[in-house]
Amino acid sequence: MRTLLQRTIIDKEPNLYPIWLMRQAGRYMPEYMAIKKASKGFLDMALDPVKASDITMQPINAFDMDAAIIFSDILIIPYALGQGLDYTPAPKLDLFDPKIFDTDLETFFKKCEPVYEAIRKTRQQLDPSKSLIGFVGAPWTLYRYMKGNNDVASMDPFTSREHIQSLVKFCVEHLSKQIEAGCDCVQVFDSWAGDLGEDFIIDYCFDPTAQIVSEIKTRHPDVGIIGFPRLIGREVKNFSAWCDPYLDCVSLSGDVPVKFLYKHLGTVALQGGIDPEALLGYDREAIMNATLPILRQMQDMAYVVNLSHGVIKETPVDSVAFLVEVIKRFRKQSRN
Ligand code: 1CP
Repeated sequence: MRTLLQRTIIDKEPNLYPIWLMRQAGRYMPEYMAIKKASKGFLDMALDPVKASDITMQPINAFDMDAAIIFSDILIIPYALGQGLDYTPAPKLDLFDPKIFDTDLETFFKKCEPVYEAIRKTRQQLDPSKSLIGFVGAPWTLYRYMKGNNDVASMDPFTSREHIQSLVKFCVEHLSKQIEAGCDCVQVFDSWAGDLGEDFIIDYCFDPTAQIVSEIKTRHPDVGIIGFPRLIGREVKNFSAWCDPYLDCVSLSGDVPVKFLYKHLGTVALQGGIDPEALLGYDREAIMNATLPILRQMQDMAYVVNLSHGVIKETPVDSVAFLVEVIKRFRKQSRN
């Protein structure tokens, strides 16, 4: 059985409007803070399959989202490669050593095993009509954190391309294991793609992402794949062309008018674009104003409701509940 999210992004069925939010599990939820308070830091939660699975289910139980995203982090890949990681609370990685790319897959999988176990546990609890989303950080975003350097122009181009290529391999393997454990959709987060100027965007964003997406689609044709090249403006057209026909959906960061998307992104489903700041301060009118025009513009397209970036930690729980209510009412009317 296909979920609403799969029907929208793989089958391109319009007007279903499934909803989930990036960072839907997190610090704005009192249930999350309760588990956090009883834990010894972020890794103690993310690498405990019971806690990670319970946190993943919190926004499903509280808001009846259409998809759960596994509670983990993009930095689990460098961690599993042996780069020391601490959250204090912002993530802090130890000094980068390129030897970590020689890590064998067995060692890598062993360190990621709690994530796969959390996915299996979540799939058992989650209604089969709902998607379970797995994810990785895209190679450039991971590399930026691993090197502690956001300036691609200052990096040796041959060495950094080699490292990006190693990350492609580990991203593919980590996504595949998440799928085998029970994820039916995956998202590739390139949160810092906007730092890459036009000289670098092909080599560091489009090409590595396209390699990941084509390999995953070939191995797992029934899994939906979402790309999130954040803040790259109209380059989103070239991104989706590079990943065609393997990528199912592009997640939007609100920096490109919907009119342009209509014209140029015909073959992929679209996701997101709602301003997360509209959820601050619990203002029902602001939430509707930030949402309804996008829903109307996306009418008759395959569109997944989401934000242009993660839920902000000061967001009132009532705002998220109201957003879901607006979507569900809109969806009912648009089907009549
Ligand atoms: O309690 C806390 O303080 C922990 C905060 C936190 C959370 C809730 C971190 C540390 N990671 C996460 C979970 C997380 N991270 C998820 C879980 C699923 C969900 O969405 O509900 C996901 C998908 C991520 C992905 C992630 N981590 C990204 C990509 C998405 C994005 O926000 O752009 C990035 C860049 C990270 C790195 C990271 N991890 C944590 C923080 C605070 C950050 C951002 C650091 C920075 O701003 O550079």
